[in-house]
Amino acid sequence: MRRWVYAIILFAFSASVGFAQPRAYFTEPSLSPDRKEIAFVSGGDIWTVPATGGVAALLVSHPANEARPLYSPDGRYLAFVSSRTGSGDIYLLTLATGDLKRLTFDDGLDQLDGWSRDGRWIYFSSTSRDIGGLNDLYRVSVNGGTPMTVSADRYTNEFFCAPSPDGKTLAFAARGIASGQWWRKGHSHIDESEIWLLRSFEDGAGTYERVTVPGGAKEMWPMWNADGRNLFYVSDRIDSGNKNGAQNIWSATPGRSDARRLSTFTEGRVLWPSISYDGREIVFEHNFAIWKLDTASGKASEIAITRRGASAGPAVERQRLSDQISEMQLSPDGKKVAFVVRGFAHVCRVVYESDRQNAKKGAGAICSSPLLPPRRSPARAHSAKGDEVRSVELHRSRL
Ligand SMILES: [Ca+2]
Ligand SMILES: [Ca+2]
Repeated sequence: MRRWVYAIILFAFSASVGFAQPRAYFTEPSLSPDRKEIAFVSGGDIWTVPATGGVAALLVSHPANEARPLYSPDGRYLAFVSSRTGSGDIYLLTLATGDLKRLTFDDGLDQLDGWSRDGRWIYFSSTSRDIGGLNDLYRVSVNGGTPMTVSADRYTNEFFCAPSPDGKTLAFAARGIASGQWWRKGHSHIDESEIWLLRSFEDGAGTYERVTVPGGAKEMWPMWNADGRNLFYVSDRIDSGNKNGAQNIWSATPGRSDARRLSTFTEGRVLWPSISYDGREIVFEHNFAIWKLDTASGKASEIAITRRGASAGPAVERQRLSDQISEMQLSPDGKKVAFVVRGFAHVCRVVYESDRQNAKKGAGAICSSPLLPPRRSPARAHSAKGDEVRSVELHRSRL
């Protein structure tokens, strides 16, 4: 017997809405050149807040993921990374006008690392040319154009770089895979990384010099002091006052054995630090909040922040795909239907007209979608018994 049937399908990739009040996550802060304002990331968007804390305002809101906002040395621009065009490209926002310019175009993640002190160059790490997700170091002009390779040692991870105040030396993290596994609390041997310098790279005659002792720690995010003599960085190296190997801010002078821990955390992580251009303060994420450290005293304190504004993402996107089914086949027993949407094959249970009527009467729940009105589709499929699918109602939700 030939039966008219309807297939009603619901895809639900979205996370369920919880009732617990989530705690806002603040990360990737940087200080404006006058140290009066902090730009940071929350909910995948960029916010600004007075450096003393308080109410944060939304600056860049987009459904894509925005990350690592860094002020230009003159305070006129904010560079950041956005996934709106792929895995992560660098964008330049003119703060006075809101003009936005895309600076990098690679398929891989272009991780923004810092500005040259003259404001002409933006330095970044990228996985676009090395193998296996390892990074090389590049810089691109703020006016755009082709990025220039600064350091590209094959099979070596080079990441999180910082140009010195005089622009002649580049500090960076090397080895290990912490560029992608920076989130790990504690470290494994494959996470361990070292701080290195690349001197005199402008004329192509660069020489490499290691700053930190190799092994035993994950050391990254080098930051130059204003005089260009010593470096600050994050390390989870164990010492007598930090036997758990908690991440802290450290200081070291290239060429000397004077590495020392500045902050006094005994637990938690220190992530995405950024130093003010005058070298006096470092802001960073610690335990999902924004903290500030005075580089002279080593004292660190949390900055209280409240957000005011509606973030653009992540958001649930609902799509009706009923008219995009390119192929469809009913199973021989008529209980399942296979179909192709946007190049992906799917198999779903068929809901018959009689089931739909029973569901409306409350005789039994079939699925979460039987009360949705069916929509005719040009596609047709028949089972071995002669059943025919007349319409498919296809919904998809995703984050
Ligand atoms: Ca966003
Ligand atoms: Ca490399």
